[in-house]
Amino acid sequence: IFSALRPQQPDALLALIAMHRADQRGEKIDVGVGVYRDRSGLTPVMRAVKMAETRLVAQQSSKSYLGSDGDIRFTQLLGELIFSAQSVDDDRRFGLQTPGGTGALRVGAALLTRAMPDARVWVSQPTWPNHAPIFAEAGMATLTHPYFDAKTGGIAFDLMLTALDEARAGDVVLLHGCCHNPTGTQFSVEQWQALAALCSLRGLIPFIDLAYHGLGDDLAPDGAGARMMMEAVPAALLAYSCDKNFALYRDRVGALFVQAPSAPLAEMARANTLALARSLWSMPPDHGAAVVRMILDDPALRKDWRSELERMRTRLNRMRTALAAAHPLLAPIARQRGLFSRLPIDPQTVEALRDHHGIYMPADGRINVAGLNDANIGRFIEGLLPHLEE
Ligand code: PLP
Ligand code: TYF
Repeated sequence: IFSALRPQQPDALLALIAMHRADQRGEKIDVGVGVYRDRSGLTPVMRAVKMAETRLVAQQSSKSYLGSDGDIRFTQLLGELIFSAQSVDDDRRFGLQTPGGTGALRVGAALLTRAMPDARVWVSQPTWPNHAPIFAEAGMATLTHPYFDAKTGGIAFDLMLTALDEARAGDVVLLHGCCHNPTGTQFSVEQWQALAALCSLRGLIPFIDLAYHGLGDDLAPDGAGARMMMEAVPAALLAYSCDKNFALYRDRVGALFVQAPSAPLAEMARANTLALARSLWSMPPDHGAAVVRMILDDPALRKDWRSELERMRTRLNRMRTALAAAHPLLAPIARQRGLFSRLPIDPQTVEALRDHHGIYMPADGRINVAGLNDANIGRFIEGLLPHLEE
Protein backbone atom coordinates (compact mmCIF):
# COMPACT_ATOMS: atom_id res chain seq x y z
CA ILE A 1 0.00 0.00 0.00
CA PHE A 2 1.02 3.62 -0.70
CA SER A 3 3.97 2.53 -2.85
CA ALA A 4 2.27 3.76 -6.00
CA LEU A 5 1.78 7.25 -4.60
CA ARG A 6 3.76 10.13 -6.09
CA PRO A 7 5.58 12.81 -4.12
CA GLN A 8 3.50 15.98 -3.75
CA GLN A 9 4.63 19.58 -3.91
CA PRO A 10 3.53 21.48 -0.80
CA ASP A 11 1.26 24.46 -1.51
CA ALA A 12 3.77 27.22 -2.33
CA LEU A 13 1.50 29.95 -0.94
CA LEU A 14 0.91 28.19 2.37
CA ALA A 15 4.64 27.31 2.59
CA LEU A 16 5.42 31.04 2.54
CA ILE A 17 3.59 31.45 5.88
CA ALA A 18 6.08 29.13 7.60
CA MET A 19 9.10 30.60 5.79
CA HIS A 20 8.18 34.12 6.83
CA ARG A 21 7.54 33.00 10.40
CA ALA A 22 10.97 31.33 10.62
CA ASP A 23 12.78 34.48 9.43
CA GLN A 24 14.35 36.12 12.50
CA ARG A 25 14.95 39.53 10.89
CA GLY A 26 12.94 42.35 12.45
CA GLU A 27 12.36 44.20 9.18
CA LYS A 28 10.75 41.38 7.18
CA ILE A 29 7.70 42.06 4.98
CA ASP A 30 5.00 39.45 4.23
CA VAL A 31 3.23 40.04 0.91
CA GLY A 32 2.65 36.30 0.43
CA VAL A 33 -0.53 34.44 1.31
CA GLY A 34 -3.82 36.23 0.59
CA VAL A 35 -5.21 37.40 3.89
CA TYR A 36 -6.17 41.00 4.61
CA ARG A 37 -3.90 42.87 7.04
CA ASP A 38 -4.62 46.15 8.76
CA ARG A 39 -2.09 48.99 9.01
CA SER A 40 -0.38 47.23 11.93
CA GLY A 41 0.04 44.07 9.87
CA LEU A 42 -2.64 42.14 11.79
CA THR A 43 -5.60 40.10 10.48
CA PRO A 44 -8.14 40.89 13.21
CA VAL A 45 -11.57 39.40 13.80
CA MET A 46 -14.05 41.96 12.44
CA ARG A 47 -16.10 43.91 15.02
CA ALA A 48 -19.46 42.66 13.73
CA VAL A 49 -18.16 39.10 13.75
CA LYS A 50 -17.09 39.40 17.42
CA MET A 51 -20.48 40.84 18.35
CA ALA A 52 -22.37 38.13 16.48
CA GLU A 53 -20.17 35.41 18.00
CA THR A 54 -20.88 36.70 21.50
CA ARG A 55 -24.61 36.61 20.82
CA LEU A 56 -24.37 33.21 19.17
CA VAL A 57 -22.67 31.66 22.18
CA ALA A 58 -25.28 33.20 24.50
CA GLN A 59 -28.30 32.25 22.38
CA GLN A 60 -27.48 28.93 20.75
CA SER A 61 -29.43 26.21 22.49
CA SER A 62 -28.54 23.23 20.30
CA LYS A 63 -25.81 22.01 18.01
CA SER A 64 -27.93 19.26 16.53
CA TYR A 65 -27.55 18.51 12.80
CA LEU A 66 -28.95 20.99 10.28
CA GLY A 67 -28.71 19.06 7.01
CA SER A 68 -26.54 18.94 3.89
CA ASP A 69 -27.58 22.37 2.68
CA GLY A 70 -26.45 23.89 5.98
CA ASP A 71 -27.94 27.14 7.27
CA ILE A 72 -30.76 27.93 4.85
CA ARG A 73 -31.30 31.49 6.07
CA PHE A 74 -27.55 32.16 5.60
CA THR A 75 -27.73 31.10 1.97
CA GLN A 76 -30.92 33.10 1.41
CA LEU A 77 -29.41 36.31 2.83
CA LEU A 78 -26.16 35.81 0.95
CA GLY A 79 -28.08 35.28 -2.29
CA GLU A 80 -29.92 38.56 -1.69
CA LEU A 81 -26.61 40.31 -1.04
CA ILE A 82 -25.18 39.12 -4.37
CA PHE A 83 -28.29 39.10 -6.55
CA SER A 84 -31.59 40.55 -5.35
CA ALA A 85 -34.52 39.28 -3.31
CA GLN A 86 -36.66 38.48 -6.32
CA SER A 87 -33.94 36.70 -8.27
CA VAL A 88 -33.20 34.51 -5.25
CA ASP A 89 -36.84 33.40 -5.33
CA ASP A 90 -36.44 32.33 -8.96
CA ASP A 91 -37.29 28.60 -9.01
CA ARG A 92 -34.55 27.94 -11.55
CA ARG A 93 -32.00 28.81 -8.87
CA PHE A 94 -30.84 27.20 -5.66
CA GLY A 95 -28.00 27.62 -3.20
CA LEU A 96 -26.38 25.64 -0.43
CA GLN A 97 -23.85 26.41 2.28
CA THR A 98 -20.37 24.93 1.67
CA PRO A 99 -17.06 24.69 3.55
CA GLY A 100 -15.54 27.88 2.09
CA GLY A 101 -15.34 28.91 -1.54
CA THR A 102 -13.16 25.83 -2.06
CA GLY A 103 -16.03 23.54 -1.03
CA ALA A 104 -18.36 25.40 -3.41
CA LEU A 105 -15.91 24.96 -6.29
CA ARG A 106 -15.42 21.28 -5.42
CA VAL A 107 -19.08 20.28 -5.15
CA GLY A 108 -19.93 22.44 -8.19
CA ALA A 109 -17.22 20.67 -10.20
CA ALA A 110 -18.59 17.31 -9.05
CA LEU A 111 -22.10 18.28 -10.15
CA LEU A 112 -20.82 19.38 -13.55
CA THR A 113 -18.85 16.17 -14.19
CA ARG A 114 -21.84 14.09 -13.10
CA ALA A 115 -24.10 16.03 -15.49
CA MET A 116 -21.63 16.27 -18.38
CA PRO A 117 -18.87 13.62 -18.15
CA ASP A 118 -17.05 14.96 -21.22
CA ALA A 119 -17.09 18.62 -20.23
CA ARG A 120 -13.81 20.45 -19.74
CA VAL A 121 -13.11 23.58 -17.76
CA TRP A 122 -11.31 26.63 -19.14
CA VAL A 123 -9.29 28.66 -16.65
CA SER A 124 -7.32 31.85 -17.05
CA GLN A 125 -3.54 31.69 -17.40
CA PRO A 126 -2.61 32.47 -14.64
CA THR A 127 -5.21 31.61 -12.01
CA TRP A 128 -5.38 30.57 -8.33
CA PRO A 129 -3.15 27.45 -8.15
CA ASN A 130 -5.90 25.34 -6.52
CA HIS A 131 -8.39 25.73 -9.37
CA ALA A 132 -7.00 23.02 -11.68
CA PRO A 133 -6.47 20.45 -8.86
CA ILE A 134 -10.02 20.98 -7.56
CA PHE A 135 -11.52 20.27 -10.99
CA ALA A 136 -9.07 17.41 -11.60
CA GLU A 137 -10.17 15.69 -8.36
CA ALA A 138 -13.75 15.98 -9.54
CA GLY A 139 -12.74 14.34 -12.82
CA MET A 140 -12.71 17.33 -15.14
CA ALA A 141 -9.86 18.20 -17.50
CA THR A 142 -8.54 21.75 -17.39
CA LEU A 143 -7.65 23.89 -20.39
CA THR A 144 -6.14 27.34 -20.12
CA HIS A 145 -6.79 30.51 -22.08
CA PRO A 146 -4.50 33.59 -22.23
CA TYR A 147 -5.59 36.25 -19.78
CA PHE A 148 -3.01 38.62 -18.38
CA ASP A 149 -1.26 41.24 -20.51
CA ALA A 150 1.91 41.88 -18.51
CA LYS A 151 2.76 44.91 -20.68
CA THR A 152 -0.37 46.86 -19.79
CA GLY A 153 -1.19 45.16 -16.49
CA GLY A 154 -4.67 44.57 -17.94
CA ILE A 155 -6.59 41.72 -19.54
CA ALA A 156 -5.57 40.31 -22.94
CA PHE A 157 -9.26 40.06 -23.76
CA ASP A 158 -8.98 39.50 -27.52
CA LEU A 159 -6.55 36.63 -26.99
CA MET A 160 -8.87 35.18 -24.36
CA LEU A 161 -11.85 35.24 -26.76
CA THR A 162 -9.79 33.75 -29.58
CA ALA A 163 -8.75 30.84 -27.34
CA LEU A 164 -12.35 30.30 -26.26
CA ASP A 165 -13.25 29.81 -29.93
CA GLU A 166 -11.96 26.28 -29.32
CA ALA A 167 -14.46 25.67 -26.52
CA ARG A 168 -17.16 23.06 -27.15
CA ALA A 169 -20.80 23.34 -26.15
CA GLY A 170 -21.07 22.18 -22.53
CA ASP A 171 -17.54 23.29 -21.64
CA VAL A 172 -17.24 25.26 -18.42
CA VAL A 173 -15.58 28.69 -18.24
CA LEU A 174 -14.24 29.63 -14.82
CA LEU A 175 -14.41 33.41 -14.31
CA HIS A 176 -13.18 35.40 -11.31
CA GLY A 177 -16.15 37.59 -10.29
CA CYS A 178 -13.88 40.49 -9.29
CA CYS A 179 -10.34 41.06 -7.95
CA HIS A 180 -8.63 38.37 -10.05
CA ASN A 181 -6.17 36.18 -8.16
CA PRO A 182 -3.20 36.62 -8.85
CA THR A 183 -3.33 39.72 -11.11
CA GLY A 184 -5.88 42.11 -9.54
CA THR A 185 -7.51 42.65 -12.94
CA GLN A 186 -11.29 42.75 -13.42
CA PHE A 187 -13.55 42.50 -16.44
CA SER A 188 -15.24 45.74 -17.52
CA VAL A 189 -19.02 45.84 -17.98
CA GLU A 190 -18.50 45.54 -21.76
CA GLN A 191 -16.25 42.54 -21.31
CA TRP A 192 -18.83 40.82 -19.07
CA GLN A 193 -21.43 41.49 -21.78
CA ALA A 194 -19.16 39.99 -24.43
CA LEU A 195 -18.52 36.92 -22.26
CA ALA A 196 -22.23 36.51 -21.56
CA ALA A 197 -22.98 36.72 -25.28
CA LEU A 198 -20.26 34.16 -26.01
CA CYS A 199 -21.54 31.73 -23.36
CA SER A 200 -25.15 32.04 -24.58
CA LEU A 201 -24.26 31.68 -28.23
CA ARG A 202 -21.89 28.74 -27.80
CA GLY A 203 -23.64 26.89 -24.96
CA LEU A 204 -20.75 27.36 -22.51
CA ILE A 205 -21.40 27.16 -18.75
CA PRO A 206 -19.96 30.05 -16.72
CA PHE A 207 -18.69 29.09 -13.27
CA ILE A 208 -18.04 32.33 -11.40
CA ASP A 209 -15.63 32.34 -8.47
CA LEU A 210 -16.50 35.27 -6.19
CA ALA A 211 -13.98 35.16 -3.36
CA TYR A 212 -13.33 38.90 -2.81
CA HIS A 213 -16.82 40.44 -2.91
CA GLY A 214 -16.63 43.99 -1.53
CA LEU A 215 -12.84 44.20 -1.53
CA GLY A 216 -12.65 45.74 -5.01
CA ASP A 217 -14.93 48.76 -5.53
CA ASP A 218 -17.95 47.94 -3.33
CA LEU A 219 -20.46 45.12 -2.93
CA ALA A 220 -22.74 46.24 -5.79
CA PRO A 221 -20.09 46.83 -8.48
CA ASP A 222 -18.07 43.77 -7.41
CA GLY A 223 -21.11 41.56 -7.94
CA ALA A 224 -22.38 43.29 -11.09
CA GLY A 225 -20.58 41.01 -13.55
CA ALA A 226 -21.86 37.88 -11.84
CA ARG A 227 -25.41 39.28 -11.78
CA MET A 228 -25.31 40.25 -15.42
CA MET A 229 -23.92 36.87 -16.45
CA MET A 230 -26.57 34.92 -14.51
CA GLU A 231 -29.33 37.02 -16.11
CA ALA A 232 -27.96 36.44 -19.61
CA VAL A 233 -27.40 32.69 -19.71
CA PRO A 234 -29.69 29.72 -19.06
CA ALA A 235 -27.27 27.83 -16.78
CA ALA A 236 -24.45 28.99 -14.53
CA LEU A 237 -22.74 28.32 -11.21
CA LEU A 238 -21.32 30.70 -8.64
CA ALA A 239 -18.89 29.78 -5.85
CA TYR A 240 -18.92 32.35 -3.05
CA SER A 241 -16.45 32.77 -0.21
CA CYS A 242 -17.16 34.75 2.98
CA ASP A 243 -13.66 34.01 4.23
CA LYS A 244 -12.06 37.27 3.01
CA ASN A 245 -14.90 39.79 3.21
CA PHE A 246 -15.93 38.62 6.70
CA ALA A 247 -12.33 37.70 7.67
CA LEU A 248 -13.54 34.24 8.74
CA TYR A 249 -10.77 32.33 6.92
CA ARG A 250 -10.33 29.31 9.20
CA ASP A 251 -14.03 28.99 9.92
CA ARG A 252 -14.55 27.99 6.27
CA VAL A 253 -17.65 29.87 5.15
CA GLY A 254 -19.00 29.76 1.62
CA ALA A 255 -21.91 28.88 -0.61
CA LEU A 256 -22.63 27.47 -4.05
CA PHE A 257 -25.37 29.01 -6.18
CA VAL A 258 -26.65 27.16 -9.23
CA GLN A 259 -28.95 28.29 -12.02
CA ALA A 260 -30.57 25.70 -14.28
CA PRO A 261 -32.47 26.19 -17.57
CA SER A 262 -35.80 25.24 -15.95
CA ALA A 263 -37.38 24.68 -12.53
CA PRO A 264 -37.52 20.85 -12.84
CA LEU A 265 -33.86 20.75 -13.92
CA ALA A 266 -32.96 22.99 -11.00
CA GLU A 267 -34.70 20.58 -8.60
CA MET A 268 -32.84 17.65 -10.17
CA ALA A 269 -29.51 19.52 -9.93
CA ARG A 270 -30.26 20.44 -6.30
CA ALA A 271 -30.94 16.83 -5.29
CA ASN A 272 -27.73 15.73 -6.99
CA THR A 273 -25.67 18.52 -5.41
CA LEU A 274 -26.95 17.56 -1.95
CA ALA A 275 -26.11 13.91 -2.60
CA LEU A 276 -22.59 14.91 -3.67
CA ALA A 277 -22.18 17.16 -0.63
CA ARG A 278 -23.19 14.24 1.61
CA SER A 279 -20.43 12.11 0.14
CA LEU A 280 -17.85 14.91 0.42
CA TRP A 281 -18.50 16.44 3.87
CA SER A 282 -22.02 15.38 4.85
CA MET A 283 -22.82 18.82 6.29
CA PRO A 284 -20.90 22.09 6.30
CA PRO A 285 -19.48 23.51 9.57
CA ASP A 286 -22.05 25.79 11.19
CA HIS A 287 -20.31 28.44 13.26
CA GLY A 288 -19.04 30.87 10.62
CA ALA A 289 -22.18 30.71 8.50
CA ALA A 290 -24.35 31.30 11.59
CA VAL A 291 -22.25 34.40 12.32
CA VAL A 292 -22.65 35.73 8.78
CA ARG A 293 -26.38 35.03 8.94
CA MET A 294 -26.69 36.99 12.20
CA ILE A 295 -24.75 39.93 10.73
CA LEU A 296 -26.78 40.09 7.52
CA ASP A 297 -30.05 39.70 9.46
CA ASP A 298 -29.36 42.58 11.87
CA PRO A 299 -29.35 46.12 10.40
CA ALA A 300 -26.88 47.49 12.97
CA LEU A 301 -24.39 44.63 12.62
CA ARG A 302 -24.77 44.70 8.88
CA LYS A 303 -24.03 48.42 8.78
CA ASP A 304 -20.98 47.99 10.97
CA TRP A 305 -19.69 45.12 8.83
CA ARG A 306 -20.12 47.20 5.67
CA SER A 307 -18.27 50.15 7.16
CA GLU A 308 -15.36 47.98 8.32
CA LEU A 309 -15.26 46.34 4.88
CA GLU A 310 -15.15 49.79 3.32
CA ARG A 311 -12.20 50.76 5.52
CA MET A 312 -10.36 47.62 4.44
CA ARG A 313 -11.02 48.38 0.79
CA THR A 314 -9.98 52.01 1.19
CA ARG A 315 -6.73 51.01 2.85
CA LEU A 316 -5.96 48.53 0.06
CA ASN A 317 -6.61 51.14 -2.59
CA ARG A 318 -4.50 53.72 -0.76
CA MET A 319 -1.55 51.31 -0.74
CA ARG A 320 -2.18 50.69 -4.44
CA THR A 321 -1.99 54.40 -5.22
CA ALA A 322 1.25 54.79 -3.24
CA LEU A 323 2.89 51.81 -4.92
CA ALA A 324 1.79 52.85 -8.40
CA ALA A 325 3.34 56.30 -7.94
CA ALA A 326 6.78 54.83 -7.22
CA HIS A 327 7.65 53.73 -10.78
CA PRO A 328 6.01 53.81 -14.25
CA LEU A 329 6.11 49.99 -14.40
CA LEU A 330 4.00 49.87 -11.24
CA ALA A 331 1.33 52.28 -12.57
CA PRO A 332 -1.22 49.51 -13.41
CA ILE A 333 -1.39 48.58 -9.70
CA ALA A 334 -3.57 51.66 -9.11
CA ARG A 335 -6.16 50.36 -11.59
CA GLN A 336 -6.11 46.81 -10.25
CA ARG A 337 -8.30 45.73 -7.32
CA GLY A 338 -8.50 43.38 -4.37
CA LEU A 339 -5.60 41.86 -2.47
CA PHE A 340 -3.31 41.01 -5.36
CA SER A 341 -1.13 42.45 -8.07
CA ARG A 342 1.62 40.82 -10.04
CA LEU A 343 4.98 42.59 -10.20
CA PRO A 344 6.99 42.60 -13.45
CA ILE A 345 9.90 40.66 -11.90
CA ASP A 346 11.36 37.18 -12.43
CA PRO A 347 11.73 34.34 -9.88
CA GLN A 348 15.42 35.19 -9.31
CA THR A 349 14.41 38.69 -8.25
CA VAL A 350 11.73 37.26 -5.96
CA GLU A 351 14.46 35.17 -4.32
CA ALA A 352 16.84 38.13 -4.06
CA LEU A 353 14.14 40.25 -2.41
CA ARG A 354 13.59 37.50 0.12
CA ASP A 355 17.30 36.92 0.82
CA HIS A 356 18.43 40.54 0.93
CA HIS A 357 15.36 42.40 2.16
CA GLY A 358 13.19 39.83 3.96
CA ILE A 359 10.35 40.45 1.46
CA TYR A 360 8.19 37.33 1.03
CA MET A 361 6.12 36.66 -2.10
CA PRO A 362 5.47 33.64 -4.34
CA ALA A 363 7.81 33.01 -7.29
CA ASP A 364 5.39 34.47 -9.86
CA GLY A 365 5.84 37.96 -8.35
CA ARG A 366 2.33 38.17 -6.93
CA ILE A 367 2.06 40.54 -3.99
CA ASN A 368 -0.65 40.79 -1.38
CA VAL A 369 -1.06 44.57 -1.24
CA ALA A 370 -2.50 44.26 2.29
CA GLY A 371 0.96 43.24 3.50
CA LEU A 372 2.07 46.83 2.93
CA ASN A 373 1.49 49.70 5.35
CA ASP A 374 2.84 53.18 6.04
CA ALA A 375 5.66 51.72 8.15
CA ASN A 376 7.03 49.28 5.56
CA ILE A 377 6.04 50.53 2.08
CA GLY A 378 9.13 52.76 1.85
CA ARG A 379 11.43 49.82 2.50
CA PHE A 380 9.47 47.67 0.09
CA ILE A 381 9.81 50.20 -2.74
CA GLU A 382 13.49 50.78 -1.95
CA GLY A 383 14.17 47.04 -2.20
CA LEU A 384 12.13 46.64 -5.38
CA LEU A 385 13.09 49.66 -7.51
CA PRO A 386 16.64 48.58 -8.47
CA HIS A 387 15.08 45.43 -9.99
CA LEU A 388 12.60 47.22 -12.25
CA GLU A 389 13.77 47.79 -15.79
CA GLU A 390 13.02 50.78 -18.03
N1 PLP B 1 -11.09 31.29 -5.06
C1 PLP B 1 -10.09 32.17 -5.06
C2 PLP B 1 -9.79 32.93 -6.31
C3 PLP B 1 -9.32 32.36 -3.91
O1 PLP B 1 -8.32 33.22 -3.93
C4 PLP B 1 -9.63 31.64 -2.74
C5 PLP B 1 -8.83 31.86 -1.55
O2 PLP B 1 -8.69 31.19 -0.61
C6 PLP B 1 -10.70 30.73 -2.80
C7 PLP B 1 -11.40 30.58 -3.97
C8 PLP B 1 -11.08 29.85 -1.64
O3 PLP B 1 -11.69 30.50 -0.61
P1 PLP B 1 -11.97 29.74 0.75
O4 PLP B 1 -10.82 30.04 1.66
O5 PLP B 1 -13.25 30.30 1.21
O6 PLP B 1 -12.06 28.29 0.45
O1 TYF C 1 -4.26 32.85 -2.99
C1 TYF C 1 -4.20 33.03 -1.78
O2 TYF C 1 -3.19 33.41 -1.20
C2 TYF C 1 -5.47 32.81 -0.96
C3 TYF C 1 -5.28 31.92 0.23
O3 TYF C 1 -4.12 26.49 -0.66
C4 TYF C 1 -4.97 30.49 -0.04
O4 TYF C 1 -6.45 32.36 -1.82
C5 TYF C 1 -3.79 30.10 -0.66
C6 TYF C 1 -3.51 28.77 -0.87
C7 TYF C 1 -4.39 27.80 -0.44
C8 TYF C 1 -5.58 28.18 0.18
C9 TYF C 1 -5.86 29.52 0.37
